[in-house]
Amino acid sequence: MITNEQHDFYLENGYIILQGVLDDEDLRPVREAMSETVDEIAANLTGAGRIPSRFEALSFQTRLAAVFAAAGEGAAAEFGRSWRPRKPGYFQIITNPKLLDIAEALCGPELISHPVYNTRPMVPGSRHVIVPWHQDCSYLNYKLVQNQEIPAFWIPLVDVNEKMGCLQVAPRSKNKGLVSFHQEKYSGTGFIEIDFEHTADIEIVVCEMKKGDVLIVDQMTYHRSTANTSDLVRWSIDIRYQDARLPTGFGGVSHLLRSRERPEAVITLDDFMNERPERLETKL
Ligand SMILES: O=C(O)CCC(=O)C(=O)O
Repeated sequence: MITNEQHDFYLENGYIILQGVLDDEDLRPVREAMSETVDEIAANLTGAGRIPSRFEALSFQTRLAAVFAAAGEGAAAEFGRSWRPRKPGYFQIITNPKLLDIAEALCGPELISHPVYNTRPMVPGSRHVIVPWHQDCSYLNYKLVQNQEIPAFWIPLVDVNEKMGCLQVAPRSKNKGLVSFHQEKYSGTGFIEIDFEHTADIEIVVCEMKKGDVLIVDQMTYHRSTANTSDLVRWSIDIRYQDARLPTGFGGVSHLLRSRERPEAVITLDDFMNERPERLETKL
């Protein structure tokens, strides 16, 4: 699923967009899982008398925006920043063999999903989901992870363009090493943000993508999202893969997804649904 040329491009530039990796059937379960979550939110808000309708007739790309708009200021931040649902559709995307083949080419055959993963429904106009320039490793214990491959797979569930706040990356920025950063105070979320002097004058690639494409970002690569100024929800998930034998630098739960050494310990849907972790890290 990743050619030697693509792998070389990734190693040199710290990112790559792989086109057409996933088909509609690969994405259907996760889109359905997200639609279910939208249903749950709409039911919660109608039940609480906060919205007059569940907006059931609206599409995957418009319904959540209508629900949050009807619920008013603050609803998107309350329900919509980052989802980690225990739903079969989510398990299916994390364990999708096409993604695992690519992850294996990058990280080797003993594979876990890193504890940091998200679904990000970026609703038009909401600020709290716009992620400023950062390196993923700045969220981790850098000393533990600095020599590792922990690629983030950023997977849009819909076509995404600049107007919708698709991801932007700075090619070869990974070569700068870990740069200084601070916690921003303007979004309401408190994201980590690279100090301005490092991003003032960088080359930027705007990653417009089709549904089915996968963007892979090195843990040292500067990347960000921008405002969604369209009328549509920008649906995406981000998953990180890693060599199972190495520390995650984060704590929390990770799942063994593929293993030659311990195939019997690879996570099943039942493990996932019942929150049985392959490895529960109590410290970093
Ligand atoms: O999806 C986004 O808007 C930002 C994603 C991101 O920065 C990340 O996954 O590290």
